[in-house]
Amino acid sequence: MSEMIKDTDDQAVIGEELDTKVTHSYDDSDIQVLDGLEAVRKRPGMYIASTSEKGLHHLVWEIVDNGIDEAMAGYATTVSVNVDTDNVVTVIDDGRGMPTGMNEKTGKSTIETIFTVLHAGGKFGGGAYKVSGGLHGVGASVVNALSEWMEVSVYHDGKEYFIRFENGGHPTEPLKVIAECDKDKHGTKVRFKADPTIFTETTVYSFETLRDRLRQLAFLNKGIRLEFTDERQEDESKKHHVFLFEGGLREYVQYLNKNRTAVHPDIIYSEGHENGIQVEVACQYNDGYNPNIYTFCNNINTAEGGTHEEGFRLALNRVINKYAKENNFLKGKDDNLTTDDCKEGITAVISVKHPDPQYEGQTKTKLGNTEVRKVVSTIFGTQLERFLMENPDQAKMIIEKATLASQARIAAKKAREATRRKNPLEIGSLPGKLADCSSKDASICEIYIVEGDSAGGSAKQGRDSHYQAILPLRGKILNVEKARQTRAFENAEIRSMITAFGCGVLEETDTSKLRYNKIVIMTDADVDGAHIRILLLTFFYRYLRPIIEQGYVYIAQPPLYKVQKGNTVRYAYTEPQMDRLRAEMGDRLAIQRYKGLGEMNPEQLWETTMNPKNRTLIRVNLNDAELADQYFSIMMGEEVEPRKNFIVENAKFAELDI
Ligand code: 0R9
Repeated sequence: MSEMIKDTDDQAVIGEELDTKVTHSYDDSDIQVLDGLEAVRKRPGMYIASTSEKGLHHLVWEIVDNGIDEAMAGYATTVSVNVDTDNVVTVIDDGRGMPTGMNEKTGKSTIETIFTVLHAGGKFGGGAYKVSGGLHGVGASVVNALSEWMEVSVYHDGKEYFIRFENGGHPTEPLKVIAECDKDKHGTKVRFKADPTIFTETTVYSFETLRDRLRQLAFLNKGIRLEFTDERQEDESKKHHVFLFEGGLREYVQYLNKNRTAVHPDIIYSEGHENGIQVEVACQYNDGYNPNIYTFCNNINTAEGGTHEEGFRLALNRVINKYAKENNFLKGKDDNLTTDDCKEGITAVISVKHPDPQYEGQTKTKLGNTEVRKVVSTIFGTQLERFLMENPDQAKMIIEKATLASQARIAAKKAREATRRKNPLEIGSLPGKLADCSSKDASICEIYIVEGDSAGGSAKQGRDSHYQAILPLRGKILNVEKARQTRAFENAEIRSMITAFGCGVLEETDTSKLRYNKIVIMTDADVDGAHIRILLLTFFYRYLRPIIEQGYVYIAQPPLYKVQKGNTVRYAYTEPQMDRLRAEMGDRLAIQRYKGLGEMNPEQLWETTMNPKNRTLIRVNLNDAELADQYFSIMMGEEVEPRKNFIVENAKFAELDI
């Protein structure tokens, strides 16, 4: 758990304080413990990722993880989370109950120690796969330090034990028995209220974030029941949710593919462990072209992949080629199927549990432990081979799918060679349509992707050419959700964007090479504009995902109305804003409703939409890959009904007006 702390020097100091505590009087140790918690409150950023909404939710995950540990150890069946109307969170498990005895070193109850001494959780047990490695796993004491108050209740042997902490971790009294309870009742309950003086942005939890992560945790930990009650919901049907998946990742893949057409009926599933590393993999092919591969280590999404994903890919390639050859799908002279061929249209979830995970990569979400590669490759490879042998009909469908991918790839390559066209990724010169900016300092540069030539023209004239570049696009761009990679790379608009951005594409995307630190989508505020925006976002998501994940993509908000009274001109960007302007400015207003960017002259476009002083940019934030993936498959797919439902359910997200 200590990996969480970024500043290792401070951590060492805290560790020393802990070890010397026995030799001091209780008063001294009191002060040191509180010093520790005070350090957390002073510099919360060192202990949790942020004090924004994300950090707020980490408090919940820390406590939930502790309950899940107890369930994974086989003692608890259920972990439930309740959010009340004041945003007080209650987490309950039905495990053994935390130990209620005294801790020799601190002279306090074990429970008080766990909740007041930094990193005590690690030292006092915790599961072998305790979430760690810098994402969460901050320790219950950190949650306590950042709470206005916290209460812990433990039930066992017919007694209810209780302790309360206030003002960032100060116990009001020692742990004590406050009631008798049923002899059979056992478990731990933790209630807390996040401290609004720390979480200054918000202390309101997101229903969707909590629900979706709890569902995910239930998929990742099969057989564990996760309950979620949100008392803030007025709609009764949204109040209570129970997630329990006996099928684990098998059910996860089913869920992910629910809006897609599967190529074969059964989900390929494998499970096993070697050298203390647990592996679970499930996958199924659908009729799309993009792979959707989600990887986890210790229940944490490893968005940058890593050795578990490499092991999966190795096995997929090896086993599919072997089967294809042995069963005469590939003849001797045929080339092997590439890993990309084998991945086309696959939905896969890979989850490993590792006692000592090492994370790498730009966002520390890439699993680095080299031994994992072979373990995953062996366990998944064996089961995949068995699946293909036992299900020859399904094997045939899979091999045919990969063979089609391979043929398309080879045909495209031949066509390219015939026209002696260079690989689109190697093109050096900038696209002709791009009106580049003069500055080469990416940190200040912006590129506006503008729909249509007329709006493009206004934008070119209106911009500040020192740091604003304009790339006009013609008409609708290709829907990459329904096109193979090779077709995407032949598309002129897509090539323009890739070259203009300069950061490579797909696995090679490197945001440090990005030529603009703001990529701004500027489309009309109408249905067509929204469609183009979704097509662009789909392309970014499938081909340049890090630019979205790392927050480089923005949506410009052009005004809906221009309101004029005498010499005063104001703009309204939303309908409610328009209503307010009407109320403020009185009658005799000249109101112009903009139908498109093209209607604005260059000065107006600059004033309302591009000038950093006045404009509103919405940063696109799709850090939940699973939700984003659902979003794109639904928004871009053939089925109308799920699209409608999704828009209704996720109105906020679907508009991306986050
Ligand atoms: C509601 C959230 N649940 C918890 O925080 C929780 C922690 C916990 C626990 C034990 C049992 N249930 C729990 N729920 C536990 C662990 C061990 C022995 N007895 C009970 C053990 O790991 O050996 N604990 C987690 C850490 C500790 N208890 C302690 F032992 F360090 F205190």
